[in-house]
Amino acid sequence: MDRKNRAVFTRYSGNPIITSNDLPYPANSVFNPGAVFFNNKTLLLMRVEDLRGFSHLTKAISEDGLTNWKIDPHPTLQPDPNYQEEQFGLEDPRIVFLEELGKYAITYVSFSRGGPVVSIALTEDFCNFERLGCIMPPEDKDASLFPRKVKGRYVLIHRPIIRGEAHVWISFSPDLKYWGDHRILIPVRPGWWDNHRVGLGPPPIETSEGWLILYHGVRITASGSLYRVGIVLLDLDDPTKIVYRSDRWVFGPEEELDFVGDVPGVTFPTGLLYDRHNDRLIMYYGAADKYIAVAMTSFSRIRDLMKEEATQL
Ligand code: BMA
Repeated sequence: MDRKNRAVFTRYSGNPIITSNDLPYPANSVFNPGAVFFNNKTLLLMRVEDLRGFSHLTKAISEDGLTNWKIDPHPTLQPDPNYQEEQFGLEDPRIVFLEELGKYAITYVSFSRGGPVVSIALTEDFCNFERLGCIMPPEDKDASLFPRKVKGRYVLIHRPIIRGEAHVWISFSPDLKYWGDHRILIPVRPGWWDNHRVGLGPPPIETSEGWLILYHGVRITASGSLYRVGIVLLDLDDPTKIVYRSDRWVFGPEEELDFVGDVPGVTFPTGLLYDRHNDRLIMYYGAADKYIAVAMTSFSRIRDLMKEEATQL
């Protein structure tokens, strides 16, 4: 393979790492997990779809982030009947450790007759959760906080659908409750692989070159949608500024796993862990809305890609 087409991510040979058969109770699928380092282990908060078609979140913990997952015997975070927006379930969590609060913040999609909305819950132990409720009106999904305030404000990336258009937006808040200064951050690109819809993947990761963002881009084909992954870097001090956006997708459905689930052609990353010491980025993604799988890269590989794309022009 020539250098320009060199893969950015390498799939783990033991994929899928978790399927519904690994759960201690019956379920249809397990996918789109939030991921975080917790007590020197890897913790996933997985989206589990039950046999009625409603989703809840269940945690799994592993020493090496790949094998021997200890999965909670019961759902870890279930829809709460006191929150009407959760009536149809909880989906697609993203987790950050919020420096200012010393707590983990989970942004997830609450689904109900009113449509999907973005909600936040805080936790210190992934056993007890404090709900902050729904923070964005419908239809909104694919949200994560930044792991720290930027210039004194909390920052949220999310994906509302406005007039049928699905671009990635950024918003700011003094207190996690009231949000403003909303603006489009990553628009769809007419004609490109990400022309139909874009949405945030995992939470932003701070690097020397900017905030590293993975996003999914959707193209509709004659046989359904293809969900692929692109890279964006945002300015560290002003995350409304895009420093780099990859021309090409860096990951996408290729293996049988990505085509044989409930929704064929979907690779949907929602967790990204950075082992800074070894420059190792570990991406957790849902494959075909059915399984959890892993792929790895490094930040130096992403730097190479930026150089490759710059010299292509
Ligand atoms: C999106 C979300 C994801 C899902 C994806 C592909 O809209 O609902 O949960 O993985 O579609 O079906």
